[in-house]
Amino acid sequence: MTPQTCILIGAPVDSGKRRDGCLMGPDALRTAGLARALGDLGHRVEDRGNLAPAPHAPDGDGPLHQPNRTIGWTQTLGTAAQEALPNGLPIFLGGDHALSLGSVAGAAEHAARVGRPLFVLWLDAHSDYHTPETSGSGNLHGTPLGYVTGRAGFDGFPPVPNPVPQENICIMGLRSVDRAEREALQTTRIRLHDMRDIDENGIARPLTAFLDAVARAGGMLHVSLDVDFLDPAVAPAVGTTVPGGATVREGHLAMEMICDSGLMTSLDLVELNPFLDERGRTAQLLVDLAASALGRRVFDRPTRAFD
Ligand code: B3U
Ligand code: MN
Ligand code: MN
Repeated sequence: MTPQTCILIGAPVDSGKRRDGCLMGPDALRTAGLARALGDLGHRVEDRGNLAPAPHAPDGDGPLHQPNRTIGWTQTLGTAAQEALPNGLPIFLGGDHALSLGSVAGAAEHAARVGRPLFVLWLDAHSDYHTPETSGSGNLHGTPLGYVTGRAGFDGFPPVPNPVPQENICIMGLRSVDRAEREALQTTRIRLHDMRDIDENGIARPLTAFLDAVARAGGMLHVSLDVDFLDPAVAPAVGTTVPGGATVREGHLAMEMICDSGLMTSLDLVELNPFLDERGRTAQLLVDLAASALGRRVFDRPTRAFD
């Protein structure tokens, strides 16, 4: 693939849920060799270090967990995305999935400014479509897709002047969806692919259909990869494991197809909790998947030599 400028943005967000540890994610990804892997593929890599949340009001003990800290992060990361996108491909090193309130909202602002539609590929066991009002857990990592699509109930958060249209979103890997989300999602135009769908049809068919739609529209593509998209047997370092996830092979295939499409303009690597990892294997897998998304191949030519 043509060499890119990959801009690593450390986002040690840990406010999106109650179990601590994702704040170590950016450094675990660096330790696992992310910059070297991308550099070896011919890309220029700029590491902007770890960011901090914008100043925010203190958090109390309400039903929502640390909403003000997440608001601070949303401001910081929205700005960071808008500053990085004109200069390269930002890779947000999470941090829990609450970071995507900012990364996706910032990408949406940038896309509006350059006059292109933004599309979002959400690889996740969960649909993350709650609002602060519908969330039963009070964990804001379950809300980024609700926020960026412009759902009501995000009082106190930065406004979203350019919400992502529902039909521009594709969620893959679903196998844990709360009742309130399920009811809300069923009336949306979001493309939903649960694991049963992937078992029956594979990951390539629905992904091709989505990537084709992005290409037809001349869209920008933000990819948000939650560790729990993958099966916990291969990616144990996440607080919200759900059995029955994507295999290593499905993960790499998805990333290779994204790379071949040439459409990806920003990427989140989220929910890595290094405290729960086994000898760094999950961090390493994320680095390898990011490398596949940015051009790592076994061979440079098709290997089907039988016909
Ligand atoms: N939907 C549940 C569970 C959840 C969402 N995202 C994650 N877990 N990682 C909730 O808490 O909103
Ligand atoms: Mn998620
Ligand atoms: Mn998840």
